[in-house]
Amino acid sequence: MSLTDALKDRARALGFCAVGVTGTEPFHEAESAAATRTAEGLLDGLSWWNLTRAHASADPRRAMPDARSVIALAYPHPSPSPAVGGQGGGPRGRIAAYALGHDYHEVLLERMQPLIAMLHERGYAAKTYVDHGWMLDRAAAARAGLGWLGKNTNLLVPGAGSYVLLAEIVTSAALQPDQPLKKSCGSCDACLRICPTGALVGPGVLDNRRCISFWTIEHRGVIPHEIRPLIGDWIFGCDLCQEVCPVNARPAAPDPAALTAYGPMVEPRPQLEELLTLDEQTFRLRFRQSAVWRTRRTGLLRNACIALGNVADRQSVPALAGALVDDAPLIRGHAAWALGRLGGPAARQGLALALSREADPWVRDECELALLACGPPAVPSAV
Ligand code: B12
Ligand code: SF4
Ligand code: SF4
Repeated sequence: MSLTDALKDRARALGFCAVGVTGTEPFHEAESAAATRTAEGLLDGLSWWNLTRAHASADPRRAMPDARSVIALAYPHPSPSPAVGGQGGGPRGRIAAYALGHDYHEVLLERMQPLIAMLHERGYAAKTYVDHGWMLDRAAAARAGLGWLGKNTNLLVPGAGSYVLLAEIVTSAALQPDQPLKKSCGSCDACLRICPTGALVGPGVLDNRRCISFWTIEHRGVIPHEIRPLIGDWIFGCDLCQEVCPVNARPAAPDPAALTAYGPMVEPRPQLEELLTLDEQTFRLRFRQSAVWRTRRTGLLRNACIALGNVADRQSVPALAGALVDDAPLIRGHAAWALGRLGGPAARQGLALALSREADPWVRDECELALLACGPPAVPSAV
């Protein structure tokens, strides 16, 4: 058996649902797409992204000049939770499916180790990439024939859909390359139509500054007023443009053995009011091992406030009023906004009390705006 076939067999046995090989020439088309979009500001807001990185990520030989092959790998992640569900305990938020288990960076890296060992045993160099490396993961996967790039920008794997995470091994071994698939989305445009923020500004073109995934995961500060109502009940990431995708409608169920690598699952639809009670320690205990850790406590509670504002159940007023005394101004300000969305005398009272003691100028502004949103106080009627 050739080394290429042996590596592919081993990868499948390790739980990877697709594996392919491509050469190490630069991904010219993807490089130009990434550079153009960066220049147009479509990737603005990602502090770690820039034009240099866009170009460098398109060159598999950048970190290994003698590299001969790229092994592209796709690993399944848990399926999304139903949009509704989880009974009792007040309103619930939604966490994107890819983040429901143990942090995928570690899971995939661990699963790739036997493949690295196979290459090392034969004297070849090997370098791994999972998501945060300087590599265009989707371009590598598409050229290695794992799937095609959908209009929602995700890689769609025949039989598995887009609920996969991507990784690569760049190696000095000269392996047998695969060909890209000749498949496309055809006339479907369901993802473009479902996106609540209009982030998919064209087929395969995403404006990061409108994507719920960006705002709820990557963005550290205040979420703009015009974006907040569009976020719905998402508190970490967003799967809408994948849930609607017909390619995901009937994928083969992910290999249960592969999913065990994610360990215990994070609650996919957590109670929002309960999230507001998390302190640093309880947040750490609950999310340290998962991708949700990326938002830190302040980000997750900010997102929970927005989701509560969008669900707009007045039963949540006490929980949100409690968040008005949180140590983090970011949480206090978004809790104020949410109370403005709920309205009513109790919300108004909580906001007025907060305003009487609040020192942070931005939080004060949010409280004042929220009081306006609550409308004028009820005037007691004369008897
Ligand atoms: C930055 C980033 C983000 C940003 C911006 C995403 C974006 N579309 O650019 C934000 C924070 C918004 C984000 C969100 C998500 N991300 Co992200 N993200 C990345 C990251 C780090 C870089 C992506 C990048 O280079 N963008 C620049 C653009 C230009 O390149 P691209 O995304 O590869 O886009 C390709 C297509 O646009 C295509 N293309 C170009 N022109 C055209 C034209 C047509 C007609 C078509 C069909 C395609 C097409 O070519 C481009 C180059 O390959 C990658 C990891 C990595 N190192 O690659 C993960 C990655 C893309 N993300 C991933 C995931 C899982 C997500 C989310 C699903 C998470 C979630 N559930 O919330 C969402 C999906 C949102 C969406 N619809 O894309 C996975 C995708 C897996 C897959 N099946 O494709 C990756 C590969 C991480 C990984 N290693 O698994 N992400
Ligand atoms: S992840 Fe959500 S917000 Fe982002 S493009 Fe898809 S549907 Fe739109
Ligand atoms: S929803 Fe339709 S257009 Fe969008 S990625 Fe899936 S198949 Fe392609």
